[in-house]
Amino acid sequence: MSLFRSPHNPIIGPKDVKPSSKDFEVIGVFNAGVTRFDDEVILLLRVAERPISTHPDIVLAGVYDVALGEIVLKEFSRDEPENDFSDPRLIIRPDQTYLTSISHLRLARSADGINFDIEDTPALGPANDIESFGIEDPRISLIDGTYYITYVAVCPLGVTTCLASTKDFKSFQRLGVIFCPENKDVVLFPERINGKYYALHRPVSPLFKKQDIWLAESPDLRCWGSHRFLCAPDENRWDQIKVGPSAVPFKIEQGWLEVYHGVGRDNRYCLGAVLLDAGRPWKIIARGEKPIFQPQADYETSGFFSNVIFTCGLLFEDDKLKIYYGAADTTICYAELSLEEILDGLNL
Ligand code: BMA
Repeated sequence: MSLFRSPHNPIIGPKDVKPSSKDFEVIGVFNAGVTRFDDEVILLLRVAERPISTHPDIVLAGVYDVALGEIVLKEFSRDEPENDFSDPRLIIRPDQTYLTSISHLRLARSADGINFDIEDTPALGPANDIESFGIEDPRISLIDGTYYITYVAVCPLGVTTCLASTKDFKSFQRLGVIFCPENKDVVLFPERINGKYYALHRPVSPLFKKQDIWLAESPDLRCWGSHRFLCAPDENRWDQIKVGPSAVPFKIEQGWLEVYHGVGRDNRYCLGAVLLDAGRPWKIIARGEKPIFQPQADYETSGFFSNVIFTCGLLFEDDKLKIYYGAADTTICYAELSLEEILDGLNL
């Protein structure tokens, strides 16, 4: 598959983003929601911040405290055997898991799609109990003139998905939790199908070790039901361990094209393509056997969490997929893929 990576990659890195307070450093800017608004490309960046620790043996976690209305710091000693730091994203304790960074969403705008002006303060940050460990991985769907944003909210109750909306990217309305724990990677179809709204989502079954893609429908974008299983990791291919929706699906002549992410046994995050029926999105028309995009460049193979290509959004323009993606959970990069080659990979 011929792929164009921007020579300017990474187009946004942690140094380009102002921390939200002097107590934090930005360690990652990645997994951005994408749309066009007022002739500009809008990115809603996931900004991951770490509290600055003054002692090398102490790891700090930021937790939003609702009563105080601010992020408070919790200390974890590297010497304490009960603290497991083996995953750089987590502090695992017998009683509770914490995150090593806390994320918020930040707006960036660009006329050319490559050079972005990044706002100095968060557009949306943790603001309630459900969001106390941060908010992550936004996806933007333009539906009937309103921009709907699904985002992951993390707290001690688990990982949920919330909904927000905006018409101007200045003021945002929070519409609450739409999928309860554990469920993330929710993408809304940008139009109603036979009068109903549809979403792809990724529930988790710890008992059966399942992380599959499901489809749900809704009369109003808030109440989701009629859940249907769509597709699972595939033992014999590249996405053996887990799959999840990634970009907002977009319509082509042959149906809905969904760029999803899959994780293999080697723990690499790659992107794949699946084509869904236009009027019956629970029907898979084709699923590519190979990934359409995998980590190869230095900035993809090494970083905070290495070997990750993860997208929350793309622009489908001029028969090209203009993909904004998180590389190694550290930076935002840009690549282009041709629709024709993706369809070839789907044997269409
Ligand atoms: C997934 C998501 C993404 C992240 C990826 C790799 O589960 O949480 O936010 O980019 O893991 O760490």
